[in-house]
Amino acid sequence: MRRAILFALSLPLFFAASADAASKPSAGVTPDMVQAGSDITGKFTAPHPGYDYDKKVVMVPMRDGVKLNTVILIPKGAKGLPILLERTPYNARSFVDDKPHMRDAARGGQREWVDDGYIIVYQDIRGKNGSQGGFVMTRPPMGPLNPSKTDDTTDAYDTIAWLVKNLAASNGRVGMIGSSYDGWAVAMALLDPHPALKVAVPESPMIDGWMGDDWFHNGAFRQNSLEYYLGQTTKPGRGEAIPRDGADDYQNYLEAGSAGAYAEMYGFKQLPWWNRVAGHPAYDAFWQLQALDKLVAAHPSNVPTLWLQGLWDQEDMYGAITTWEALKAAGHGANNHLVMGPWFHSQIGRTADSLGPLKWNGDTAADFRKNVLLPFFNTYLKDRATAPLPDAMIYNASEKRWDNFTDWPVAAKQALKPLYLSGGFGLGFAKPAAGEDSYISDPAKPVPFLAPPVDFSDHKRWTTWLVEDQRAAATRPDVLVYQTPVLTEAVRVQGAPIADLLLKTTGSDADFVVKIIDVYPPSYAEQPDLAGYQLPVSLDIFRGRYRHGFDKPEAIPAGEVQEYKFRLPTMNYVFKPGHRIMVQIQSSLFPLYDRNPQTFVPNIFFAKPSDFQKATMTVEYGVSAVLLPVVK
Ligand code: PG9
Repeated sequence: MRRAILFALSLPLFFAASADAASKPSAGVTPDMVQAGSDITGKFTAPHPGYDYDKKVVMVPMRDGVKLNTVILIPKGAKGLPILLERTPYNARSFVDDKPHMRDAARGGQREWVDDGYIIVYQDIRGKNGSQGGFVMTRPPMGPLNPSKTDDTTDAYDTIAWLVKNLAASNGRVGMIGSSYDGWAVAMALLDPHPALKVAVPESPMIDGWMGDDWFHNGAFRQNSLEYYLGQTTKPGRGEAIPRDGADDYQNYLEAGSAGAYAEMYGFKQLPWWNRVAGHPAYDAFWQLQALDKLVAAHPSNVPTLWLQGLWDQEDMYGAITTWEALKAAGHGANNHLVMGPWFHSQIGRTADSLGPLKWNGDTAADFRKNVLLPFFNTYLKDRATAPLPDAMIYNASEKRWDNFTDWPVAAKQALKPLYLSGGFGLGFAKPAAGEDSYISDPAKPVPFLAPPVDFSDHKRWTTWLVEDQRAAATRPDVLVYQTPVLTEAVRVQGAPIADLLLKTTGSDADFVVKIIDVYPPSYAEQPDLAGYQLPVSLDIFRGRYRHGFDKPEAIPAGEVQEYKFRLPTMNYVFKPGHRIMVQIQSSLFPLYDRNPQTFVPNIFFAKPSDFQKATMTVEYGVSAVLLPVVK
């Protein structure tokens, strides 16, 4: 019916227009009926009548004239509000949804700030997305690695100076927040903060890409980084993706050989950042001079700062706690706090009522944002009195509650307690008789970090791999499994364990992975799907060539016992009666970590197929142990 009317109405016009319209005006045609040019205006300004905020997009000038794309959300009619600033390589524009209410428009994890009354600012870092200038991956501070006159410290400084001068609605005070790369940008701002920066929260900041954050762990390369390099360094916006051949990344990386062969098959030689990484496989000056934990501790700020990360943070497990520890050791514990939640990477900005099969009491991220993070900002940005934060707040995942510590780590004042590997694949605190266990590590069949098929872009599996049931690994002949008897008393662990392994290999290089696991009882009425579950609580990898120093790669003398001693991720955990403690040892965690060829070569990135050799690893039990920070 409606269509018929429209058709009838349009008929006379159609005939009028087609009847020699160009030459003489037809009867009844007035100029406003004539269609010339384009109906696309290109100049439309949306009035946004129902919007409760104004959005401005400004190119903010830096000291060298480069302008940075900055998206500013200001509640309508605001006066005297503080500013929440996040600097990012991930496209500031995409952080804002076009919604009438600012609480829906801003990032989900910042709704609490919007509700409390804040100006929200997102800025593209130099060279990314809408900003001018060149992008340098986690650009080192000005100095030997950065001869220019700017870095992300000066860019944050200049941005804050501009914001407090130009935003009439602000109270002149700024807080910085952001996770991961954005957390790195917060840490960079702290090296020489603008006086208006009053509070900061680096969330899972990338602090040392070689030692234990995104790129390597203790020298073993994380191959998923390659996808990131391509995505970030081929375009100012979202870059290319690796055009993988197969759907299973276990096979894709295995067939390529080395990480270098894989990268260069996909054209990475064209990427300056890849060439720098590939040219510096050891912890040389390139990595040492940009290790932000050391730099921050050497240039401590007075800005109250909360260093935050997840206990199962699959990307940046190292940076927050290490920087906080360095600051505390340098006497700056008073204005620096540590928070470790039961979270995967960046889960603080999302819903966190569970992690894989583990369920918490309520949404631990939203509750934390509302009850701790926002009040922390308000203390310094709105002069609202709040209870002072403890030294450290660390979630206790076994008892499902937050523990507050006045002086973390508790166990630092006590000796670490060796939990010895013993004969018959036992594990115990009493020193056992010595002996040996062996396994064959075959680079042709590396131990998967997740049951294949592995797809690095599968967000759900990637964000929960650190809580993956380790029973599949335990059945492999190349994984040694030691466990305590069923516990009759609780074992409370608070601090960072140390793996202390004495081992020999028939090869001349090797990796060692150590996992501390909570073995659930074989039947578990509280949550039947956890019956018998082998939950990793703390695990990491160590590249054997660095046993005498991360800057000193050395071949391993075949057949000689060597000590491999390395720190594992921090725990605040109780192994309960009825559970067992388990330690698993293996020599690969693939394809997350590149394979060690087990033959010493100068640069593992470019190991040749013939370098990859089977080796027999022999563990000396009775002396090898995991040193546990056990507290009473
Ligand atoms: N973990 C990511 C990253 C940080 C810094 C450098 C490279 C990658 C991130 O989530 O931003």
